[in-house]
Amino acid sequence: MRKSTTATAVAMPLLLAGGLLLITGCQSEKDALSTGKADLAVSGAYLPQPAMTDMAAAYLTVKNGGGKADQLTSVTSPLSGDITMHTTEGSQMKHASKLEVPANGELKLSRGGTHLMLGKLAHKPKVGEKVEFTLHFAESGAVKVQVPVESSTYRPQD
Ligand SMILES: [Cu+2]
Repeated sequence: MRKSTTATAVAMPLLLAGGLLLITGCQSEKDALSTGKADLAVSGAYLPQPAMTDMAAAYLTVKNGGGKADQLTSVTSPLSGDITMHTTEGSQMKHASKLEVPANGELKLSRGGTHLMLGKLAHKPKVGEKVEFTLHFAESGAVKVQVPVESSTYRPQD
C-alpha cells in the first residue's frame, strides 16, 4: 500500500503591504501648552533719595497676570549708565544677570531684598523728581516706568 502524501496547501494569508497611514493632526502639543503669554504690570516703583551722588537703589514690583514666565534681563535709565540687578543673601549682595517673573506671579524688589543698584549717577536725584527707567524683558520687550524719588526713609505700604 502506498502511502500517498498529500501536500497540504497552506494558504498563506496575503499580508497587504499597504500599511495604514496614520493621519496625524498638525496641532502640536507645544502650541497648546504655550497659549499663555506674559502680561506684565509694574507698580510701587520708588527711588529713595540717596545720600551720595555716586550711588542709589530703586525698588518696584512686576506683576505677571499671564500664563507664561518672563525674565527681567536689564534696566537702563538716563540717570545712570551703570544699573545692575542685585539679590541679597544674608548681608551680601549678589549680582543677578536676570530676574524671573513667574507666570501668574510677581517679581518684588524691596529694601533688604532684590533691588536695582545705580552707579555713576548723572546727578543727585531729589524728592519729587521722576526718573525714567526702561525695564528690558526677555518676552515682553522694553517697558518704560516713571520712578518717583522719595525721601531716604520712605517705605511703601503693602
Ligand atoms: Cu546692591
